[in-house]
Amino acid sequence: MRIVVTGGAGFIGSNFVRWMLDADPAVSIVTLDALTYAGNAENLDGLSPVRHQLVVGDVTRMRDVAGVLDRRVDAVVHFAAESHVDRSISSAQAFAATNVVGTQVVLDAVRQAGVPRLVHVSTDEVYGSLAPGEPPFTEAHPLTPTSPYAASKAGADLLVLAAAATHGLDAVITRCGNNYGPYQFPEKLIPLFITNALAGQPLPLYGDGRQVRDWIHVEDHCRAIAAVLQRGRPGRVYNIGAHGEQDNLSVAHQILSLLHLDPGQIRHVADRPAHDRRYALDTERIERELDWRPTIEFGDGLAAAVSWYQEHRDWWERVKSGAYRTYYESQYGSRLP
Ligand code: NAD
Ligand code: TDX
Repeated sequence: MRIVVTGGAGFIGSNFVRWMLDADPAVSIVTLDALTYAGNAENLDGLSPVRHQLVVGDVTRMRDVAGVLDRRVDAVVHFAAESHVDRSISSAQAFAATNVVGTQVVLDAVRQAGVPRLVHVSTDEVYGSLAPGEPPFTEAHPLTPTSPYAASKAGADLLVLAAAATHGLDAVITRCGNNYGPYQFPEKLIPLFITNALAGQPLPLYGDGRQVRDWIHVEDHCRAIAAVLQRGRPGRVYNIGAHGEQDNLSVAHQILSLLHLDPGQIRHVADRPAHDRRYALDTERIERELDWRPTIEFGDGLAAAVSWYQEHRDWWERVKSGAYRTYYESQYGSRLP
């Protein structure tokens, strides 16, 4: 099976590429990635060049996407996106370009090349925010996003559903909760807090810290995407979650406790504008239709993640210092779009 993975040099994409190559010896993968600030070629180091190839290209450019697609490609898994809510609040244009226009370019290119299947990787944030005690989001929940990031992902989802309805494109959408695990860019809550804790810096907690996220280990997400890729029904949306609801304050305390550090490192800072209070996912559909279940409890997954960042200090210090960019500018500079 030949798969094209967009955004495969980022956090979830690189975990998916590694997981898929390990899980199935018959799979080969081409990663298409623009190597933005969030893309790190080092995340894909050590993979067999026979089974994996990194192509530097931008999903908003038809020639870049069409260049990696032909009739031998069995599927496209579309991760490429601007993914950080705070950046979308500072400046939203790149989110509209990559997440909305880029997704339409991928849809058109997949259709033109006759690729049999597209998996579009989306997020629970498209549903908006839940109040405490409200039932979890089902796939039928209306799309009421609040951040520019979430709005751009909702726009992309609607374009995917429109292509499936209008052109009969075989496309499936996944909507997952907050991921954590190895190779996550340390701008997101868990890797930021672990690496700040390890560096003796404050953990900046927004507002009262009582916002709830439905956490899932990235490996469980990768297994779910593989199940959707192989068995998902065309035109269908699948929620992916691990019943891992935790508030941010509790996550901060658990990280510091795993590292035997003082809770005094937590610093309450100004809240994020329009900060969604709670996400939670109903995952009955994927469990019933595709027989997928999460396997990693939050406490175990968090302990494993803390160990990974302790053991890979070199990786995150290079990311935080910006040294990883020097590496890929020398490796890929002339090929960057
Ligand atoms: P990430 O920011 O770590 O990685 C994004 C990748 O996309 C990077 O490698 C980047 O270089 C690449 N990219 C960005 N713009 C591009 C462009 N124009 N052309 C080609 N490549 C481009 O993101 P992530 O956390 O790995 O998220 C991956 C996907 O999963 C996104 O679509 C995101 O919306 C979705 N998602 C993320 C989470 C989460 O908790 N991180 C949860 C649910 C869904
Ligand atoms: O410094 C921080 N302090 C803090 O309190 C940061 C970075 C975050 N937070 C809070 C905000 C959220 O309530 O922690 C929670 C998690 O924040 P993020 O890691 O920024 O994630 P979130 O805003 O929930 O969005 C994420 O989940 C779904 C991803 O970034 C998205 O890509 C994904 O779609």
